[in-house]
Amino acid sequence: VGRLVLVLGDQLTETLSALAQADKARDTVVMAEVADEAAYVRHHPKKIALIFAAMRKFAHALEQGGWTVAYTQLDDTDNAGSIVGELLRRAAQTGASEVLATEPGEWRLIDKLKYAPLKVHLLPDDRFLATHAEFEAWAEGRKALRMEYFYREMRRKTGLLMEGDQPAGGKWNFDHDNRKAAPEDVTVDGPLRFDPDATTREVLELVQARFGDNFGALEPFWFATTRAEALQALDHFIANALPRFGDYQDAMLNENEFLYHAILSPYLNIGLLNVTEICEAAADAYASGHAPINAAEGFIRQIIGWREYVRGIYFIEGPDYTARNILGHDRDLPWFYWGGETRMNCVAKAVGQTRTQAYAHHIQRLMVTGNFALLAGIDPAQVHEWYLAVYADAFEWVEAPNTIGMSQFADGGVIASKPYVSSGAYINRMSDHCKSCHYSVSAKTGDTACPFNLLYWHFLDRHRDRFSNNPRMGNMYRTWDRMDADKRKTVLAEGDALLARLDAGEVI
Ligand code: FAD
Ligand code: DLZ
Ligand code: SF4
Repeated sequence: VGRLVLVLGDQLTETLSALAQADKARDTVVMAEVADEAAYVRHHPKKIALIFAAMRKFAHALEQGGWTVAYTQLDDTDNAGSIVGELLRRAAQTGASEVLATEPGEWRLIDKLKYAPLKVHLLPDDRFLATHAEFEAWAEGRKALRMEYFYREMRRKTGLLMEGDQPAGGKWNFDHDNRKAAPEDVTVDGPLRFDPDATTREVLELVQARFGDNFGALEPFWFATTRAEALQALDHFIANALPRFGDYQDAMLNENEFLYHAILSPYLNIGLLNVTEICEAAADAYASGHAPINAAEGFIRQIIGWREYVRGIYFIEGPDYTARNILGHDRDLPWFYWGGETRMNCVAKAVGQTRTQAYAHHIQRLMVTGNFALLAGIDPAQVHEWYLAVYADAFEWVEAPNTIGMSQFADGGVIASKPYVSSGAYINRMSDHCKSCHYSVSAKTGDTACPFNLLYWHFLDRHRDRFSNNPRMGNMYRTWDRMDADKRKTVLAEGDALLARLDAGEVI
């Protein structure tokens, strides 16, 4: 009897380790749209549609390639409702007792497979550059696990942007050049969009019927859902946006949701694209003179540096990582994260496009919605659930370290050497949001004071014991301490009042 070969919704890669180990002539590929996976958080409808449409097309491609695929649609009457349930059902049908599976990107599902009443062979997910063992070896004995040093190892390992043993352009990191304020005009019209075909339209109907009440707009739906389309989206990015990616990486504009970002993470994370082809395309663009070094290096660092590094952290930190809350934050997530009204223009814009696109770029996630949650003392578990639900690219191995660690400092500094907090001044420098905001970014106190200004000092003051000795935060505390004592009192009292209004559900 053959075995079962599990392919999850974010494992849509023909060279997946489970497929590579399987026997096309005897084994059965199992793919299933199941309620458990579709509902462990209230995923954005666009995210569910992307995954289901891409799953259906991938299953079809496998069949064309000669595989036997047992595919379950969400509304099939005998759908068992969970991945393990589906494996058991297919085992009973085929007589198989063994399962080949590539390690899932979430502890929850790893555990379910480990304890399933079937013989499950969990194979390493080799779609990443660094294996668990390599990351552990790198982390071993280090006091601090800083991304930059790990990244250099990955540059050496891949040879990307290397000239012999030296980094191209003479420096490892060109981040210093990548903080330009928003440009007047943006010369690219965002990512390549695709019209839904018949398969996608069927999925859209299903998702509308079953998940139409979840936060997020299902239509217009324009994501790539096949590898061929994702490759076109990659070409489009390299040709049109990459050259200015570095310069405007941190910028935000009222009227532009994408600027020069790639919008490739949804495709990369579900397996339609691979790390090497994306990074080689960027390195080739540099080698041919099409893109400058700060763009190519900055882009490649996000992928072979940050992306690989956060995955390593997720797996060495263990299953309790998402429950960490070192700062003891316990406020409920405000309603405006789910589309409720807010007068903070930057937040309204970030949440608004999250609702329409299931996408916001890194600085919106980190320095607007993440920054506000941290300043306001929101329970990090609720913040984590929100990020896991609302973005098309959100899978726990990548989302949790970015949220719990980088953004909310709830892990006590495993990832970030200091909390990513800022007042409104940073947002004002990087965007045009403040010009059309109800609040005044230059007001430090009073009715129109930008909430980020008030809460910034409030945060520093209430966490003084933890952060005042942090060498990277000394300046902030010195500025605060130099402020007139009455002014400090007013700021803290107004911060308290703002948080009380937030708790009372008032519009802020
Ligand atoms: P670009 O800005 O064009 O970057 C290129 C690629 O680099 C991305 O496609 C992505 O694969 C990779 N990348 C960039 N930054 C990171 C990072 N910090 N961690 C991992 N990969 C990175 N990214 C996810 O893929 N899934 C998530 O669930 C996710 N949650 C996040 C939550 C928070 C609170 C924060 C601050 C960041 C999160 N990120 C997440 C990282 C980052 O914001 C997204 O990868 C990026 O916005 C994706 O859009 P893009 O393809 O246009 O990226
Ligand atoms: C995110 C997701 C959703 C919404 N639905 C499914 C599904 O029905 N079937 C499936 O195999 N995978 C789905 N996924 C992706 C899984 O949740 C993902 O594989 C795990 O969270 C591990 O990263
Ligand atoms: Fe955001 Fe404050 Fe600027 Fe308004 S003034 S957009 S709240 S940073």
